[in-house]
Amino acid sequence: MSEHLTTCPICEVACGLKIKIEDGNVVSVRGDTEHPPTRGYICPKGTALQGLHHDPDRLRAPLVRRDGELVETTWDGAFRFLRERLGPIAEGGPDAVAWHLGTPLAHDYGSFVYGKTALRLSGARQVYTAATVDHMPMMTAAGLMFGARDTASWSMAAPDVDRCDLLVLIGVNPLVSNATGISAPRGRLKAIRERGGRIIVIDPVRTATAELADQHLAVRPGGDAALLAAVVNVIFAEGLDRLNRLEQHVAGVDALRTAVSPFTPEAVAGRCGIEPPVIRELAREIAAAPSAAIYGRCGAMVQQFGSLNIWLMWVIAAVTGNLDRPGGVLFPLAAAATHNTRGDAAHGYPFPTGRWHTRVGGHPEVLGELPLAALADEILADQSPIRALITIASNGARTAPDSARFEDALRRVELLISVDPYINETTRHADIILPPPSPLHRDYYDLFYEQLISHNHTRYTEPVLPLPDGAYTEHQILMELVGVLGGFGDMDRGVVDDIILSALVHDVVEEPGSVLAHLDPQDVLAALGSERGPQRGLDLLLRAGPYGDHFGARPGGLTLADLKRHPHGIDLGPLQPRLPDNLRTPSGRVELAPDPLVADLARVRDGLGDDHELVIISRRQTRSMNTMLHNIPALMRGKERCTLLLHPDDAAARGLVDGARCEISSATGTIEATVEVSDAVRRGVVSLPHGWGHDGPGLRLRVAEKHPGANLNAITGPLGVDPLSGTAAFNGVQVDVRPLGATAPA
Ligand SMILES: Nc1nc2c(c(=O)[nH]1)N[C@H]1C(S)=C(S)[C@@H](COP(=O)(O)OP(=O)(O)OC[C@H]3O[C@@H](n4cnc5c(=O)[nH]c(N)nc54)[C@H](O)[C@@H]3O)O[C@H]1N2
Ligand SMILES: Nc1nc2c(c(=O)[nH]1)N[C@H]1C(S)=C(S)[C@@H](COP(=O)(O)OP(=O)(O)OC[C@H]3O[C@@H](n4cnc5c(=O)[nH]c(N)nc54)[C@H](O)[C@@H]3O)O[C@H]1N2
Ligand code: SF4
Ligand SMILES: [Mo]
Repeated sequence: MSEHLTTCPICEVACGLKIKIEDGNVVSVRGDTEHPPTRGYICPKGTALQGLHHDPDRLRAPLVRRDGELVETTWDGAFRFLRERLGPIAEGGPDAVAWHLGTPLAHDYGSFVYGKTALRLSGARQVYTAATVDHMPMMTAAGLMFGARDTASWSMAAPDVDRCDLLVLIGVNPLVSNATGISAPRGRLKAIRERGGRIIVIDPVRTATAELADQHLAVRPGGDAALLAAVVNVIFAEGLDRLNRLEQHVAGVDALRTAVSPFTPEAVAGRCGIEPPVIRELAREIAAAPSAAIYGRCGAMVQQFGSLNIWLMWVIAAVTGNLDRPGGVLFPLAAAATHNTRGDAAHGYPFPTGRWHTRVGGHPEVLGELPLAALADEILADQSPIRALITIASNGARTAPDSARFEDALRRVELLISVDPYINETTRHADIILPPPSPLHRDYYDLFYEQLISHNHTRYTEPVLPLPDGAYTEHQILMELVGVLGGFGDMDRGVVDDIILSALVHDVVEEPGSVLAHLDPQDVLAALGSERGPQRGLDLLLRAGPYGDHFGARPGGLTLADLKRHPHGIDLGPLQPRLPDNLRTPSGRVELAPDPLVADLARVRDGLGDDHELVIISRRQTRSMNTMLHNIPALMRGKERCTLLLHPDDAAARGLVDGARCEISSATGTIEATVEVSDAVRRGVVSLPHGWGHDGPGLRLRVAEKHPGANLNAITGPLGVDPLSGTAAFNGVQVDVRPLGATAPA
């Protein structure tokens, strides 16, 4: 028996885990009590690593389509297929190949470092990722307010959960999702109340988190922007604004005051469903609190006004003196060099957007990405230039809006390549599936989460198990794809690795203001060693980062070798004020009223009269992870989970009772689900989890197929996208709910 430290790759929290192995089998998965940020915490999804690793449905060899069937092949055969089929298509230019990159990839540091660089070098323009069904509104608002160069810029303020006196949560349910920054949520939220603080939850549903809070504001879906604009309005109208030390670092206060002036509590109350006195009280309480952290996640983002919500949330923090101060919201200082620690402090670039557009709908690229919600239309358009689609770690057939159309596009595209360990709703349409090894076979560094966490720390863990004979790592698969796309023929893929690393080194050394400016890129390359694979890229970013050794210029500074000597990770201390060092806006200031956001407020004003009878929203569940964990038997015991929450009055009006089957229709489609009558959900709102709908032919998910659930995204799509970020507006779609078999309204 041996015991290994690793990092959970399942959600953003990246908990430290201890895994026991006997005869090559996982016998237990537990929390690592010495991992600084998560201190032994583990949730049911983390324990599922055992089931994932041993899942008989997980693919161990590549599959290719022959005579309509997916059949096993060798890696050599698979790579030959790629050269023969993808090679010629790639010669068709930057729009011939599209990418859909999914959530688990965020945990693979190699893909982040090398993948991003490869996409940039190749001039790829058809890039679609989970960001535009998730956090792109935060990237957009952050980019416009604090500066950004690409999607990995990460200048995002995190809530200081452990020191705040007031915590305001908007559309986030950490007790279930542990959403960013709030790992081990119950204890940390209770601690706020124990130190005399308060928690306010803004959510159409009285969630588990709302139950634990002091106050629950049951906002109408999509009403947050109106509500938050009114909060800012009240703060100015009542003279509660105080910028304190931010005064010298912000721009746009007057423009902001003017922009929110129409949004009085009385003007917005109908749209947001919150009474004017309650809105005034909320504004006063945030302004009066000794410190207040305010934080929004999916409920605030995957809706029509995502970018506005995140902007207004940070605006409220700024004008109440809570931006960049302990107990408020602060900018993490992660160990790996990223945009907000590189280059010249307080000097930056215009927000990158609109350099190219989708052909259908003319959606602008944002930070190098196009909206996932637009991908199906792009593929299905007449004379679409897209001939191949590469999906890596994504299941768009269930996670993108209007999934029927998305699956049509998967069927229609000339060549579909999937890098994925399962045959699921997306990959069943693939021409070739390249399975990465189980996460226990790879080393781990959380480049992503360390940029967002509410306490600075850094950690690297070695693989738990050696790579099985003949298997390829995610990185090697990526290098193979890049080799074919780059026209490198039969050239050793190690050379491709060298070429990407070299580009990365030049980038870091030669950018203005580089801490490595005094060095020759060749010397930096030599110092990184000759062992190929993603570790050299990680070492570069750590050594050029804010704690790094700068390749000798800062003796004793961090290197990867150093980090490896601390397998529980290194505690880098609580978040500290960083303004203005982290700013990368052209003005060198926090932009409180960026033009695009101010202009977009017109949509909120125009929609103040919106009053649909019934709208649908989504929710997360403790034992699901998007579409991923429904094939793990240990997580699937107990009663049916994919239920439609419906308020008792709405149920009675439709003749529906608890446990009844119903039909739910929107402008995009109709699905069936089981009703769960509950007064936890606001009248006029129904809630269904996303990530289900494991049905139709060709799946290899033997457990999940027995519990298919309803596919929420078959009926999302009519609301389009949040225009500034291109993020899908899943929540707030107008629906009709009726007993199964009842006649649909005309
Ligand atoms: N157990 C579990 N944990 C997860 C995941 C999972 O699938 N399962 N997924 C992970 C991922 S990828 C992410 S991005 C995070 C997301 O984590 P969260 O953001 O916490 O997830 P959700 O439950 O989707 O949304 C939060 C809340 O938004 C509310 N909401 C819906 N519409 C609106 C609205 O218009 N306004 C407001 N104010 N609220 C609204 C919903 O009722 C819900 O309670 O969780 C991560 N953690
Ligand atoms: N209606 C509605 N829709 C939503 C949301 C919502 O709140 N409401 N939330 C959105 C959000 S926040 C997110 S993040 C997205 C998630 O969208 P996706 O990223 O598309 O969804 P996942 O279910 O996480 O799919 C992950 C895929 O990666 C594969 N995989 C797992 N591990 C690995 C690995 O190590 N390597 C590789 N190559 N593949 C792997 C899995 O088999 C699966 O096919 O869904 C979005 N969709
Ligand atoms: S909260 Fe659960 S799924 Fe997320 S990292 Fe921790 S153990 Fe893994
Ligand atoms: Mo997500």
